[in-house]
Amino acid sequence: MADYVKSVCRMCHGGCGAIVYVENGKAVKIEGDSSHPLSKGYLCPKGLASIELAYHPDRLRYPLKRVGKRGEGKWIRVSWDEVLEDISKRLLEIKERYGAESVVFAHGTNREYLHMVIRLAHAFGSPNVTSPGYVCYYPRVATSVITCGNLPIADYDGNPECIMVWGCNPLDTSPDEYCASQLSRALKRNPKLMVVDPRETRLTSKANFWLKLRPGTDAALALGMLNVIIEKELYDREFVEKWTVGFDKLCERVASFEPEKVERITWVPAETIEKAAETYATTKPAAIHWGVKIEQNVNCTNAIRALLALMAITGNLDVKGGNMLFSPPPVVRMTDFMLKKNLSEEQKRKVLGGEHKLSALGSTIPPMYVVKAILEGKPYPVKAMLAFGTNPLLTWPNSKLVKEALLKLDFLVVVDLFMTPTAELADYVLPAATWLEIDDVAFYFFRAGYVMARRKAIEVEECRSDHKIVIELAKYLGLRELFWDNVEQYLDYVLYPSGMTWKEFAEKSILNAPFNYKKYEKEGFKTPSGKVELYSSVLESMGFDPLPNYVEPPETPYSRPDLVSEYPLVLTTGARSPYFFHSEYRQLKSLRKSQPDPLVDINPETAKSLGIKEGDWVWIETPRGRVKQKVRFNDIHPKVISAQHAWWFPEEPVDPEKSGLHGCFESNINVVTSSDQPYDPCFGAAIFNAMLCRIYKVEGGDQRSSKI
Ligand SMILES: Nc1nc2c(c(=O)[nH]1)N[C@H]1C(S)=C(S)[C@@H](COP(=O)(O)OP(=O)(O)OC[C@H]3O[C@@H](n4cnc5c(=O)[nH]c(N)nc54)[C@H](O)[C@@H]3O)O[C@H]1N2
Ligand SMILES: Nc1nc2c(c(=O)[nH]1)N[C@H]1C(S)=C(S)[C@@H](COP(=O)(O)OP(=O)(O)OC[C@H]3O[C@@H](n4cnc5c(=O)[nH]c(N)nc54)[C@H](O)[C@@H]3O)O[C@H]1N2
Ligand code: SF4
Ligand SMILES: [Mo]
Repeated sequence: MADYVKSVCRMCHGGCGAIVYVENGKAVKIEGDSSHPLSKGYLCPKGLASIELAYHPDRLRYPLKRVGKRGEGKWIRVSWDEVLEDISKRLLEIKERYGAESVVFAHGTNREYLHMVIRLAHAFGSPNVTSPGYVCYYPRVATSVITCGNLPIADYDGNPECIMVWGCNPLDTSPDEYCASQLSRALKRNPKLMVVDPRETRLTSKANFWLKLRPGTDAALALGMLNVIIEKELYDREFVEKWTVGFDKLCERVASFEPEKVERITWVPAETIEKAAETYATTKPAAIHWGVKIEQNVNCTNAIRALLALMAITGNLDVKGGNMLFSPPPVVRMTDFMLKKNLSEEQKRKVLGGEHKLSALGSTIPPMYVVKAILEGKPYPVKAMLAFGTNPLLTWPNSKLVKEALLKLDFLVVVDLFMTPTAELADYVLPAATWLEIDDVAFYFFRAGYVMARRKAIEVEECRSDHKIVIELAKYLGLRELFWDNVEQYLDYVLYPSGMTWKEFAEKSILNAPFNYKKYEKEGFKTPSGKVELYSSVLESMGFDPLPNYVEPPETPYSRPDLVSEYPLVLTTGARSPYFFHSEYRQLKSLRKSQPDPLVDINPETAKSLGIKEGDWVWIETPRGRVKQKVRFNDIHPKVISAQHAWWFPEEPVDPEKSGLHGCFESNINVVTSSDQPYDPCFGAAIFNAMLCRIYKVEGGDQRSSKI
């Protein structure tokens, strides 16, 4: 008879409760856990494919050492002891010769072991950890912390009467600390719904207001809404007087963002801006659910700050049904794992891209600086990289330059589930465990007040959890005293503030913080002034603009009118497919069947004017190059197209003759994004959603069809 294990899915950032049925040591079935407080039984198609992932024939099952040239695809199996010894020897040699800073540690998106990777880097003596944190989520967290003390989260259980979904597509992405089913449940109560998105999604047809903005102009739109709310005196006067600083200065700043001007910038009609702003300000309580698209350009900090100001001046912060500031559950925080104290002042100062002070503060540096240091030796050479669960050839901007950089490294180690295009360039590839194979404290809902137990259900050959890999590597590097003997000891440490051991927590499976509204009335906001800092003292002290603003990104119809005749369309990238997680799962038949090819969303009228039909393969070309994707019709703004990101084709071979790496440059949109300055000043965000492009049909033999 099948046994079962109650666990927490991590096929995306994770968090949905899952019951895994196990028979003779094998996982046989997975279903949603209806007792989970947030997902309540929901599992998406990716979650349902977890078992297929764990047992996929292409999975890495033991450590591999490269024997041919980089990218030739020749590997031999080695033992864990041999591999860890070799890696530590090479790293210590490089440290001795070029300094610890010449070794960069990389991790992928919001992995639950990322704090271990940061700890390892700091223990080793390197200040350089790179991750998607420069364009994803961390800017929202850090900017919120300095503005109002914590990250505001839509309080769906508090029944918002108005929900404004902004640059986010939660039903397909369950992003950050949300599960899709929370929004679905909230919508059943029929609140007013506003969607700020250039593209049609499953939400836009349900929306009272759909603001189809020009990508990259979110900050201007939010400033325009602030302008309307302030001009019409629709803000919460009492809250503003008692609990904010800098309102006068904010008023001065937004005064010039009148709806007519904002219409010219954003392409959203002035009247719609006014009506949407009025509705948001007068329907109480109102919650904003923001997404990653507000972060992926030079206005990253501006957009976040302007949206925080909207929540604050309308009195929607930390109130029932508004944007809550949840208390943390009683566990050691991820940030407490950083070992910055282990770094000398001199080492800290060497951090790459340190001018983006807020990223540097959070120990995440923009990868463009890593690429530059490898290729140009500036400000010093980077010689080695350890990459845990990230696929830079697909996910960093300017993929071809990333490849050049990775090829130039003296030493590259990749820890992954599969032989990805990035892994193909490594010296060693280590097999990581999937979520079904590990015990862990799942941090996904931390900022919503919860941690959950992820419990090991199965084992797959020699695969190891990243936690274990870090702990064991630390021993070889002579850093044992800064780590733990084993993963269970580490888990006990994480949990010690709760008074529970891992074993006890695994039984209980969930831990949550006390829950109170309007905590500021007793304790103030956790900022330097104790109030919401509309004018930020922290940004001012760092030399940044203390007020939100809008700057025109460098490659738009307005900043580069000279390009418009050749590149007439605006390109945004990376809107998520419900079936994949960035570059992941293209191997899984059940998911790939649902979406075999990379898709670019185009307005049918635009397509018609270019002689393009739905299903055609088109070249998407920017001044930097071109890639091909398949056309899907969408009621997207006619001047905008939206291309998916991170596409490669595991079924395609490694072909050293043609420098082919599983087709990773055919449809990968980061071939055409830019890694050049300007970036967002505070975080170093690169631009993924505001470029100019043209599209045209792929002719003849250049069409591709999926072989999976
Ligand atoms: N299925 C799946 N789920 C995922 C992921 C995945 O790869 N696949 N990735 C995870 C990660 S790391 C992240 S960061 C989140 C991201 O998830 P979300 O925050 O939901 O972001 P996206 O899906 O990138 O984009 C959301 C919407 O923004 C629109 N958009 C595009 N450009 C702009 C713009 O400039 N402004 C505005 N306002 N809207 C714009 C797109 O059309 C899209 O509908 O999802 C997480 N969850
Ligand atoms: N053009 C464009 N580029 C983008 C974006 C965009 O919208 N547009 N979005 C950006 C954003 S928001 C993000 S977050 C990044 C994501 O960037 P990455 O984090 O680099 O994305 P993934 O493709 O998810 O890479 C994760 C890798 O880890 C492996 N993996 C999965 N689970 C584990 C595990 O438990 N352990 C280990 N060791 N490996 C594992 C997977 O097989 C995969 O190869 O991409 C960014 N890049
Ligand atoms: S939304 Fe994410 S956590 Fe939930 S089932 Fe899907 S992949 Fe798993
Ligand atoms: Mo992300």
